[in-house]
Order: sequence, then structure tokens, then C-alpha cells
Amino acid sequence: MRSAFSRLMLSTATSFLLGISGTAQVQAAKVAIIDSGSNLPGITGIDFVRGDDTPNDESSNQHGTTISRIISVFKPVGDIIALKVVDSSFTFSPSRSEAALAAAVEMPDVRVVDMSNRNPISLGALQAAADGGRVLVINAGNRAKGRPDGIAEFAPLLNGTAIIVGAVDPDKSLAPFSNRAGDLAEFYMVAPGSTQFNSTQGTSFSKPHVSGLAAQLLSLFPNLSVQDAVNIILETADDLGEPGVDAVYGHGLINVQKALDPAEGEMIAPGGGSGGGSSAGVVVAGLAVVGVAAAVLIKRKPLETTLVLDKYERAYTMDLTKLSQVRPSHGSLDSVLKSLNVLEKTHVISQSADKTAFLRVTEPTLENATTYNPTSWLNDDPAFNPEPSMSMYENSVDGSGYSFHINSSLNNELGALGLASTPEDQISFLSNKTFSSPFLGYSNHGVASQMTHALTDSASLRLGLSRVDDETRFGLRSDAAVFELSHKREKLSVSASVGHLAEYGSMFGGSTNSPYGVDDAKTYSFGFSGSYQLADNIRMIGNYSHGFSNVNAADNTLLSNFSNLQSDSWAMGMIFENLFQGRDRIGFAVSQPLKVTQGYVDLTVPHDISADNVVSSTTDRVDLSSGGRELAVESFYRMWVGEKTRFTTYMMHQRNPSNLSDASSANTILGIFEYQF
Ligand SMILES: [Ca+2]
Ligand SMILES: [Ca+2]
Repeated sequence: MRSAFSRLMLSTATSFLLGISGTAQVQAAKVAIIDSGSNLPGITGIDFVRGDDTPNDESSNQHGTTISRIISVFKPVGDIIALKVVDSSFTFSPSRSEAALAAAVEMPDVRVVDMSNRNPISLGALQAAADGGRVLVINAGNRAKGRPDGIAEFAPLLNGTAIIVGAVDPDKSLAPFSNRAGDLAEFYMVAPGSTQFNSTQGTSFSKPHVSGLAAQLLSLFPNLSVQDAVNIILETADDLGEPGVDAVYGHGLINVQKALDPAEGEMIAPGGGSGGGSSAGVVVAGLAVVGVAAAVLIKRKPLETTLVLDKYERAYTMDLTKLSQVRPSHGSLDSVLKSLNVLEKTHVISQSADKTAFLRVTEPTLENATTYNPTSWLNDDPAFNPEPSMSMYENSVDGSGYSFHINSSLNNELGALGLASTPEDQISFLSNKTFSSPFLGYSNHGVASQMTHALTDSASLRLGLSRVDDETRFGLRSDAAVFELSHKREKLSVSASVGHLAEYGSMFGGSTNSPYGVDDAKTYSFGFSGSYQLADNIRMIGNYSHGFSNVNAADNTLLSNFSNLQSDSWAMGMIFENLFQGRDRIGFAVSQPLKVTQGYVDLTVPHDISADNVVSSTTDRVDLSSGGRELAVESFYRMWVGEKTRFTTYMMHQRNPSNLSDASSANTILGIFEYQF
């Protein structure tokens, strides 16, 4: 149901442009180092050799000190715990190492354990730590072997919580001393094996890069499981050596930035009020577009810090207002220029005393076709169609007739404005929607037909049907039907209409898109239009349309509980003809495009996620009729300069465009020369 446009995925690069940041809900995930203690100033820990709490009193401390320094690049010293298990001759003992690991599992803030593969720890003790929710980072070993050794060999049995880390040289080749990935490649990655902190090399100094990153991830995103963190770090590693996971480098080289960035793919925001995981998520994959009726929605403050989850369910905040745009109600300068850039041909099919049938075909010129830029359509009038269109008419002198239209709107056909259906006689207001009902569908991409039956000399009944299918471009689909009764006297033409518009997956022409998606919107409408000949060359015209809509919010969106909506639009104008010269025409109009006059919807914005994945959100009952009221004042003047050249000038002033009270006024001035070949 989403348009191709909205399927744009957020790449890592664009996500930062869109103002995505990690949630501020940082918790301290601590790292325990089971090694030789540490001299790092301020570090705390436990000394299992001497049985005290000073882990800085052995000559072997330098090893653990370097490890803790590397971790301190990622985490403050206060989040590093040194568990000293080797004596001054760097001798391990099973009881000390297992006691240290058990102590790390006892400390609730410790979520990462950094340990040498030489720690003589039993599989059972490691499994207990894994079950206790700890990331276990173990170095590969420094014996230049084909696979990791020591307790690293237990990695496959630790329920996805273990990472084995080998060493690379500064040129990213595997360090000669480092054990390779071998058959444990699924659990293996590499990091620099030398450090600026001392001249020693070893896989011992590779693993704290990974430990520090794991702790940073779990601090920034406390809702991640340790398995999530392990997966993210392994999956975001840069591939080295043979393509893919291989027996030398495993997953490849640690990439800190990539591991912390929102993952590519669809961003998902928890929807609904109760939260709990992303199963009820909103896909926030691309730009969301709302029709003017919902413009007020995207002005809501809470949307500026909308919680989104990436594919790993990591929480970020996103400024959803920047991902949302309003489709304008009136035509833009751009769309007018494009609409002029078409070739239009009229062929008379048959003509007799009482009947005329003709075909009108328009096609974009080549230039139009090649310069049409799908990314700029947001500033366009969506009713303008850059694709070819065709209309066929048969009209009788008694006023009966019918027409069929492909990619051409009924807007120009309905409404008793006393206009003939020829381009020559169409009113030349800047927006072709000024004097038409908004309830015939919000795109002309589709098919339409109308039949007119002359009841008497002065009255006729007209049925119009329209099917919009614009799903591949703007996500719009709708069916509309309208009955119109017209009465024409000498000076007065009036018509009254009733209509029904069913929109599927959109509301008032806002394209279907995730955060504000709707299942369907059904609108019953009535309308009046009329024209009155004040003098031979002066005509007043006006119309009014009123809609009653029933909207069903889609699942997994930020919207719910629509009330019944009412909306309206109106326009009044005057047309002067032959004023200064023969065949000139001048017009003035004041109009109010579609505006919701009554209606509410609940907007639920998720803003927070707890460590156990409970989402909190705020719900706001939004008055869709609030905001501003767009008023457009238009004028045009059209004159012939010689036999074949026509000059038209347009001016339009829009106050509160798209019914947004804080939108600045828009002014459009345009002059056009047309030459008939
Ligand atoms: Ca001590
Ligand atoms: Ca590889």
C-alpha cells in the first residue's frame, strides 16, 4: 500500500541528516576485566590474589592496566572493574578466575566481562555467566595457531554471548602471533593488537576494543540483549581477507562507528499506547506525506522526539516533523509551468446538426518528460499529471451527452459554471481546483466518466464516476461517484450535487505512509455551484462543497480513534470579458481550499523505552480543525496579441498555505505567451 517513494530506506548516512540520535536514557553498563589488576587512576576492583580491594599492587599490573586504558577510550574509569587473578609471576589459578567471574555476575551493572583465554575457567562457570546476561569477550590467543585456544574454544557453547578477538597489525593483516579464526569463525573478529599505551603486542589488547564497544552499546541502548550486542558488533565488522566470514579473520575488523549507528533498513517506531517490543511498530522508512486536512498533525511537538527502533530494536529519537510534509492544496508555480508544457490536440470525430463527438489528447512534451523530477513533486499539484491523458466527448444540442477520461480529472466537467468543455473557454485561474469539488479524488491518474441527461430545456441530471489509481506514484487509490442536478435560466445557472468518495489507504489525498497511515476514508459530500450573468460581459461564479468523513486509522500507526470529520471548501469570483479589447478576459477569485472544520484524532507518540523493552508514549487528542485557514486570492488577465498569440498573466496570494497558521504567505506571479501554430 505504500508508494514506491515512501519505500526509500534510511541509509546510515541519511539517518543522521534526519536528526536521529541515540536516546538520552544512558545507563552505565560496566566492564569487568579478569586479568592482572590495573594501575589506572581511580579504578576499583577486587584482588583475588591477596584478598583485598586494591587491584594495583603487583608487578604484572601493566598488562591489565593497558587493557583498562583501552576500555577507558569507550567508558569512564568508574565503569571499569579490575578483577585481579594473577600473581606477580602471571600465574593463573582456576579458583581465583572462577571466583572473579562469579563476582562479575554478582555485580548487576557489569554487562561485559573481558577475560584472557588463559583463565582456567570451566565451561559450567562460563555458561553460568552467559545465562547471567554477560557479554563474554575472550582473546584468540597468541600462538599463531589455526584456531583459538584456551577457553575461547568454548564460544559455541555460550548461547551467543561470546566474542573471540584476534589481532591485526596496523596494515589490517592478521598479526603473525594471533591465532586465526579456524572453525570458530562465526564467533571471531579482529581488532588492533598493538596499542599506543605501551609497546607490547597481543590479542589481549585486541579484545578490550570489543569489550569497550560492547559496554558502550549496552549503555546507549539498555534495551538490547547481550546477544543483540554481540550480533551487532560481529555483523558491523569490516570484512577482511576472503569475502564473508572466513577462517582467518572471522567476521573481520571492528567498526565502532558502524556498530553505534542506526542499522540500515526500516526504522520502526512502536505504535499504540501500551508498547512492548516492536511487533506493533510503525515503519518510518521514508518521507511521510499528509494532505492538508492533516497538516496540523505534523506540527505537534512530541513528534520532534519520536522514538524509533532500528532492525536490532535499538532505540533512537527521530525528528519526525522533518520526515513529514504536507501536500499543498493549491497548485504551485512549478506545476503550472509543467501543465503548460504539454501538447494538446483536439480531433473532431463526428459532427452533425445535433451531435458533436470529439477526442482530446494531451501528452507531455519531451522536455517535460525528461525533466520531471519525482523528488520535487511534493511542491507540485498532485492533480497535475505528467503522463498522457485522453478524453472523449459526445455532446448533443439538447444538453445531453457523455464523456470518458483517462488520466484526466472530472473536475473540469462537473459544476454548472456555464463553461463549455473546451480549453478555450475554461476559466484560467492559476489552480484548476479553485472552482471544483475536492471530493472527486485527489489525483487525476485513473479513469473517469460522466453522463448528462437533459431533463428539460433548462434542467439536466449528471452522473460522474471516477477511479483514481495512483498507487505506484503517490499511494492514492479512490473511487468517487457524484450526482449533479443543474438548472439553467437565461442569466443564472445553478447546480446541486451529492457525492461519495472512498479513499483506500489515504485520507484527503495524503499519500499512504506509515506514521500517519489510514486504512480508508469515506466521505459523503454535498455541494452547490452557480454562475450569474450580471451584465453581458460580467459573470459571478461561486461554489461550495461540504464533506462528512469517516476515517479508519490503520494498525501500527501513530493515529487512532478518528472522530467523524467535517470539511469544506468554497470559492467566489467574477469574470469580465471583452473589457479592454475583444476576446480579452479578466478574473478575480477568493477561495478557501479544503479544510477540516470539525474532527479529532488521537496521536500517540512513543518517546521512551525501558531496559526491559516497555515503551512509554504520550497520546494527544489533536483537533484537526485547529491551525490556520488558507485563503487564496487570485486574479488573471488574458488577452490576444494578434491572431495567434495569447498573453495571460496570473497572480495568486495564499494566506496560511495548507491551513498552517505559522506558514508564511505565498505569492505567485506568472506571465505566459502562447502561440498557436
Ligand atoms: Ca591488593
Ligand atoms: Ca572475510
